[in-house]
Amino acid sequence: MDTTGKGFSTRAIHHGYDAATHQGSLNPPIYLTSTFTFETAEAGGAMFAGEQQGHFYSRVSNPTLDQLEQRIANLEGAEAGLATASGMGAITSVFWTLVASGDEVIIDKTLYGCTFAFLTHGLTKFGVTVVPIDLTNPENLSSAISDRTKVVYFETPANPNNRLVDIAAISQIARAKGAKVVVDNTYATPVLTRPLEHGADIVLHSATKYLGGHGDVVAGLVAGSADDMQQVRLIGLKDMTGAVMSPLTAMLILRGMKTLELRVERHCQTAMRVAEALEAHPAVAHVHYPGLDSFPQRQLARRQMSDFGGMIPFEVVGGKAGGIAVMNRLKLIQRAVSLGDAESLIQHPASMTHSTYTPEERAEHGIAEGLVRLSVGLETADDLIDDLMTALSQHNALAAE
Ligand code: 4LM
Repeated sequence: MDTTGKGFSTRAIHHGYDAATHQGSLNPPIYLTSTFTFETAEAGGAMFAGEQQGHFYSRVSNPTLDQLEQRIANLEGAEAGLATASGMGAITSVFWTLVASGDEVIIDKTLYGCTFAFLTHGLTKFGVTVVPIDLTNPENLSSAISDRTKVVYFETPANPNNRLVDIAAISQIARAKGAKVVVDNTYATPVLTRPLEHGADIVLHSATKYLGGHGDVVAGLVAGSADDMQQVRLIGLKDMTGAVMSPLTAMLILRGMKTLELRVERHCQTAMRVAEALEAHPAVAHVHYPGLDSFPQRQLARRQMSDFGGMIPFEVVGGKAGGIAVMNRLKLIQRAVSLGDAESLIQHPASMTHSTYTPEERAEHGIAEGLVRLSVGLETADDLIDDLMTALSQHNALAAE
């Protein structure tokens, strides 16, 4: 179907699919196959040589994944997309493609814990220099970038503290030096921010989160130029990680993406109310939510995001012990890592998702030991606020004793 000029949800539901070419099937068929037959041996050889188009092995391409890849490319405003087995599969496939021994990578200080571990402990074992800097100030990039810098990498908003990075400012500096800008857009989703429109080269996702949206699948997606995606497919994904998405997973992500805009709108509305309620409570020391007037980067948030997302990191009076005690008193909000699901989830980054940082690194990288991270789900807002207020009031009473 031609979706040119259509709105986000129309494209998320229809782009790249024509039921008439699939016996009228409303949903794309799932091609549950590892391999594809060749008409002739010569035709197979021509596909391997890249002289003839077509699917020949599902580690390289598959029609169900192709459908999903077209859709994420469309929603991110990219030429092409690529599906991977997980968010980490997306990240590692991109890096193994773009860098070689002797190259340098500049990363923001605040990243998801396993991304930070892969970059600082994994890539460095292979002769790549990885330099963490504070990219919230683009001038720091101007000082740190060199002719050896091949990739500049960041999340915005960043996991776990919602720090924002100015994609346009960073991209301008990086491009002038010939480095590629890779943005993890898991938190914002293409509903709120489309990094390629701000000058980034590659955007990637843990599709496990908002894109899937139902906590039933682990998946990753990448989007960028056709040339970059071809390289990542044939080098990083096919040969170096093998982190290939299953066609069943692709179907679940396609299904989740149909309601992405609807869900993200509700996540944002509820999160704004929850953030305000938390900020007003005396047992809460700090709420880091881009929609609040107290958020230091609120100007950038308004410029770069169309709304402020569903993630609320906050600090309770009493630091780590206070945060953990409040988490343990919640009845509706579930204690679990991951995010972007219908269920509200809460976790403690210092002991969970960001335990891959040393305590010294967390202190230096702005990840407070007492921070708890709430992923606001799709439950009724009043019920979530009740659950939090009850847990916090008990905290107040205990603190007063
Ligand atoms: C979590 N996050 O934070 P897979 N990029 C970002 C992420 O938050 C994650 C990944 C990549 C969490 C998982 C336990 C910004 C994951 C990695 O888990 O490999 O799909 O994505 O709670």
